Amino acid sequence: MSHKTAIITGASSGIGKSCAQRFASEGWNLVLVARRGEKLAQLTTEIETEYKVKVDSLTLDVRNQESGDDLVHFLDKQNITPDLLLNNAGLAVGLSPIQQGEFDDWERMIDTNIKGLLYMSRAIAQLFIKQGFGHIINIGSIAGKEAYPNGNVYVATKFAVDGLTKSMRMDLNQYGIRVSQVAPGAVETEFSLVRFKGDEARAKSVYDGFQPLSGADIADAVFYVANAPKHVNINDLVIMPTAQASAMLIKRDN
Ligand code: NDP
Ligand code: 8X3
Repeated sequence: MSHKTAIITGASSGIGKSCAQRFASEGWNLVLVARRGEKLAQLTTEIETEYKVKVDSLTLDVRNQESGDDLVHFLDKQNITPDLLLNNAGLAVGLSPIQQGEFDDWERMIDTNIKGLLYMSRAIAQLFIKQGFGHIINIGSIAGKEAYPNGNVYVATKFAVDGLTKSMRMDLNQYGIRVSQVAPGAVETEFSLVRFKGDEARAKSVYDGFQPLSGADIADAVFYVANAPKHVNINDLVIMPTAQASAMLIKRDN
């Protein structure tokens, strides 16, 4: 059986971790990327034991401009030919009106969600062009389709992902490289804990009274996008919990 290989950024938690498990369960080899090396090491052992695929991991901060080249160098050294880059690493930090925004929160979101995605995409797109094949899937958000109050900078970063996905698809069209986006609504992960800076009660309350999506729900969709026949590109998938009709409209039981 010939194994395909997926690079997954933000694989230490949430959607990225679920994607790693899902792709491995279908026989894909993996290159896992995140900052928390101990979490990647644990996940690597779990996946290799359970699914008998090859898992490499690289502790890396996508905000560093050189991280794209570091990743390519790592792939070259390990003799890995990747089929897919899943640009998933991302975060929201804070939820406040524009006039009260924290500069540091803004920098973290812009540097991770936009610049990090750019650094990874530039380096891997060059490799895909050289190889003659490849697929980039970006994790956007409902926040990249609709603005909501206090979302300002996070919303802007996800609108940027939406625009970049479209534009990158045009840039890479002549090389036969597919570019897709998966844009989820509310998914219960570490996302809200990060957004609310460790406030567990506030993070939990985001999902009160309705069934949010799980990382596994998004992994299903990402796997579907990645496995479409070669002549098929799924440009964009927006996925919401049934209880969520728009960024702000959620039917809660309580
Ligand atoms: P999690 O917080 O559970 O996971 C985020 C992942 O991103 C972690 O693995 C984290 O790893 C990684 N990450 C963050 N910053 C960096 C960095 N600088 N360099 C490398 N890795 C980084 O949240 P989710 O799984 O929910 O988020 C994944 C993606 O999904 C994000 O892009 C998010 O915007 C998007 N999304 C989430 C939704 C939700 O409701 N949860 C809805 C729509 C989109 P580490 O800390 O180890 O570096
Ligand atoms: C995460 C979903 O609605 O909190 O992208 O922005 S939302």
